[in-house]
Amino acid sequence: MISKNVEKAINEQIKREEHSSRIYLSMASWAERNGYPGAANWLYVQTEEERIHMLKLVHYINDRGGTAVIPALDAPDATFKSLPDVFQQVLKHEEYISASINDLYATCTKEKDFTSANYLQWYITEQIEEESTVRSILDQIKLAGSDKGGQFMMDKEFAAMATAKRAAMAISGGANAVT
Ligand code: OFO
Repeated sequence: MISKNVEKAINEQIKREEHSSRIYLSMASWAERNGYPGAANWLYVQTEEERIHMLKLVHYINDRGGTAVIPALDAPDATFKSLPDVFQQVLKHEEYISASINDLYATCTKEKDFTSANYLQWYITEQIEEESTVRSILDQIKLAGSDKGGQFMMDKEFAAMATAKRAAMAISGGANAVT
């Protein structure tokens, strides 16, 4: 049985993961409308991945005898200044998510819920990868500069990254599988 404090804290993380999914959906739609099909593809896949993160927590609370709460959400921003602006916001958001997972982990250890703390290790590791991927995307966007050829190559790179991410998600029993 999960404690009420841990249940409440994980439910808050469910809301954050679902909100992440909506934020990236809005960014994907903006990129699709503004001539960045590869970046849009990557962001659409990211949307799905965040939804999987949310679902894993829903199943986890219910499996431990708690009640997962499906939250109401505010609408995400729909306008962005530029592609670098989008990815600066993605990085800022992922850093916020990493901090929130650390807080959640601290709540679990304070409550001596080592089972939940152990489960959250997956999210801690995932955040290292998420932040590092976005930092490297920002570096690549910078290198591509405003030159049309560079931007074209960058968008192709995004498309390849999206395909690789989708394939990793599809692997049954892979890191992102919902268990
Ligand atoms: Fe991108 O973060 Fe979920 O966990």
